[in-house]
Amino acid sequence: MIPAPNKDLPSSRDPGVPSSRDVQSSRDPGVPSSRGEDAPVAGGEDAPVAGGEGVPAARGEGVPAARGEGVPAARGDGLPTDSGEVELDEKGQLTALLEAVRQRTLRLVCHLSEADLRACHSPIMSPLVWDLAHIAAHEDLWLCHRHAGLGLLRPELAETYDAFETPRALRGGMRLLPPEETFQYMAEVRERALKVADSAGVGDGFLHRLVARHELQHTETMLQTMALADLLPETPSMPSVSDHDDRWVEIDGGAFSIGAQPHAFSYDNERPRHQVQLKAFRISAVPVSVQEWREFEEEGGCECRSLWSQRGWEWLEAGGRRQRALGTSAERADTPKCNISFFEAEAYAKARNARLPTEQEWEVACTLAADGLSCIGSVWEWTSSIFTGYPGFVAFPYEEYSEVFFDRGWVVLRGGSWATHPLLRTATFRNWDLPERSQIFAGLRLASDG
Ligand code: AVJ
Ligand code: FE
Repeated sequence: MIPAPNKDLPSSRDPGVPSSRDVQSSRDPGVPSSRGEDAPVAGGEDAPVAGGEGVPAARGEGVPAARGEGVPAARGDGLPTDSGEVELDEKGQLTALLEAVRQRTLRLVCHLSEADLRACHSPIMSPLVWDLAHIAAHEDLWLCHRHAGLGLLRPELAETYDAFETPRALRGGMRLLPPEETFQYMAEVRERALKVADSAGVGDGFLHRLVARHELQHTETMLQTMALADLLPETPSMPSVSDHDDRWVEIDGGAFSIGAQPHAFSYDNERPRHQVQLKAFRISAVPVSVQEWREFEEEGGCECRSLWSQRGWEWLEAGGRRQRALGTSAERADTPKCNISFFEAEAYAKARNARLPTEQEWEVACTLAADGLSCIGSVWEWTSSIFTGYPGFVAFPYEEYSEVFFDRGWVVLRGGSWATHPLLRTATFRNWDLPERSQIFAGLRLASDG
């Protein structure tokens, strides 16, 4: 276990982690990745991030979601012979990406019964058939309607499968397409979207990249639902924290750039790239393990009022922890603790005389000391930051993706989990969830002032 930080001792800088300011100047040249921005390299374990550095992939490869198989390698490196070929090439890549993502989605649910697909397994989650039809409705909306100007294939479904018209709490009680029709709807929209790509092209490719990622995000949501209902196709294989040095990574204070590089694919909430001033801080090289979490519980951490925030304590007293269906005996002691709420993460950090990193600290540490942080991508990591827009934020291509969640108490998570596709596991990607939620595959990494 990592000892609580002791401010009186000189920092034990790891020789492999240079001072952040040294690295900052050499790695922040604003040069985009030379690779195609979108398709992962063979093996599906790479993703473009700030400075062209990849977020290390999770070690755990046991669950289909983490494999990224079938996603074609990028071919952005060959010089085209004429402009027509460029377009063809990009269109081919993007449609191959969409097809690979779809195969992955279908593979993740193919073992489920009709009843499993239709059931509302949790009031905070959608029935799986809702997610599946929503994926198709989103694709039809963006690729066929908005991009190519066609009418919607099934306009009568638009309201039911719009996330805002039909919030999660209502989805269980509605008449939804049965599984067979859902799969048919998905296939029909896909056929249309591919035809449209042939006739109208893919534009700059942004919407196709967005639609592929939207499906990938929903497959993670579906895996959360399946985990709650004990329907996962196999047990996720998680890395062992004991394979890594348990130590603090020290980062000097200074000015740092945060956010997506101008040329990389990114969501609106990762822009614009901007400077932040950070004080020196340290961040744990490894996430908190199941074993360490058990020690916290055995010490009475959940009974100790002073470790909890006011809202966290209220949540605890209202029985928040008992509602959790996940994170039981199946967890190996040496793997990153998963499925804890922000409130719990906060209390744990306090018990260790530490705190959660801010999202800016997390991004800087991940970008500058990528080799120093282990197990990134095995569990999402709670930060202490409330989801908000970066200075100069502009919603794109729609306000409901990010903006409607700003400044409403949603907490930022960084890194990615075993269920996150590598395309979404980048140093700048911002995820968010409510502080009481623990269905998300999230744990924590400690930080403290330097
Ligand atoms: C980024 C995971 C919080 O599920 O609400 C899916 C992703 N946005 N469809 C969510 C998303 C629209 C989003 N999260
Ligand atoms: Fe969605």
